[in-house]
Amino acid sequence: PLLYSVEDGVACITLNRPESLNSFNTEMHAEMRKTLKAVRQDPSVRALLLTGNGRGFCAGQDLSDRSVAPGEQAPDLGESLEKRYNPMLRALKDMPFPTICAVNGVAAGAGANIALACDIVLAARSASFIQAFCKIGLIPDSGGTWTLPNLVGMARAKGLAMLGDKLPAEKAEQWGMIWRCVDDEALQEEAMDMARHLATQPTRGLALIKRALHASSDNSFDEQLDLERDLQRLAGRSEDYREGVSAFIEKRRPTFKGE
Ligand code: LHQ
Repeated sequence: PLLYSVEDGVACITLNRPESLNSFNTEMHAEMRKTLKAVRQDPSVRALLLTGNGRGFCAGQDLSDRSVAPGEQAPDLGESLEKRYNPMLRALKDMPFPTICAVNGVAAGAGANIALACDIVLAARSASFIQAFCKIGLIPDSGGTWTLPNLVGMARAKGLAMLGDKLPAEKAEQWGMIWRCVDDEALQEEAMDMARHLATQPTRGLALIKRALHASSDNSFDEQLDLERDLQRLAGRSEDYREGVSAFIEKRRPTFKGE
C-alpha cells in the first residue's frame, strides 16, 4: 500500500491504494509506521517527500470496514487514534529534517490533516482539502484541531471543521493554509526539486527552526526568547553554521553536510 525510495538525500513515500483514494486501512498503517521509522533512522535522509498515487492524495480512514451494525458495540475510535494515527502524526511532526507534502488530489478527513502536518505543503491546482469528519459525527483528528486554528485562524478553522466543505487548493493558498499550489502536471517535479534543495541545506538548523516554531503557540513572547537563545546556542555549534559563515566571507557557495 506504500511506495518508498531514497534518492539524493530525499526519502519519498507514496500512498498507494488509489482504488480507495489512498485511504488508510490496517495494512497501510502498519506499513507507514515501519517506513517512518526507517526514514528517521536512515542517516542519508535529509528531507521527506510525502505524496499519493492516482487522483487522490488520501481520503483518511478507510470507512469500508467501519460500519457498525445495530446492536453491535461501537468501536473505540480513541484506541484507533492512540495506536495508529497519533504515533504517525507525532513521527511526521518530529522528523529532524523538513517534510514536504505534494497533495496530488483530494485530501479528506485524516488525509487532509496528515498533509497539513508536513512543514511545506504544495498542492496540485485541482486538489482540495475537506475536513470530512463532521459529516459522520466525528471531530477533526490527526492534529487538525491544533493545526487548523494555527494555520488559518479560529473563524476559518471553525467553518472548515463544522461545515466540512471542500476547500480548493487555490483558496487554501490564499488563506495561508498551504505554501503554494502549482499546475497539476508540474506538482511532482516541483515538490521533488524543493525536497532535493532542502536536503542540501543546514539540516540541523532546519530541525531547530521547526522546534522553535512548533513551540511558539504554547509560549509567551518572553518564553520564546529564552527558547531562541537555547536553540541558537545549539545552531551556533553546528558545522554548517561555520561553513555558512566561511562561504559568505569567501564569496563562494556553501557545502552543507547537515551537521
Ligand atoms: C473510500 C474512502 C474512504 C473507503 C473514498 N474509505 N473508501 C480516525 C479514527 C478512526 C476511525 C474514523 O476515522 C478517523 C479519521 C478519518 O479520517 S474520518 C474521515 C474519513 N474520510 C471521509 O469521511 C471521506 C470519505 N470520502 C469522501 O467523502 C469522498 O470519497 C471524497 C470527497 C474524498 C472524494 O469524492 P469523489 O471524488 O466523488 O470520489 P468517490 O467518493 O467516488 O471515491 C472514489 C472511490 O474511493 C469510491 O470507491 P468506488 O468503489 O465506488 O469507486 C469510494 O468509496 C472510495 N473511497 N474515500 N475513506
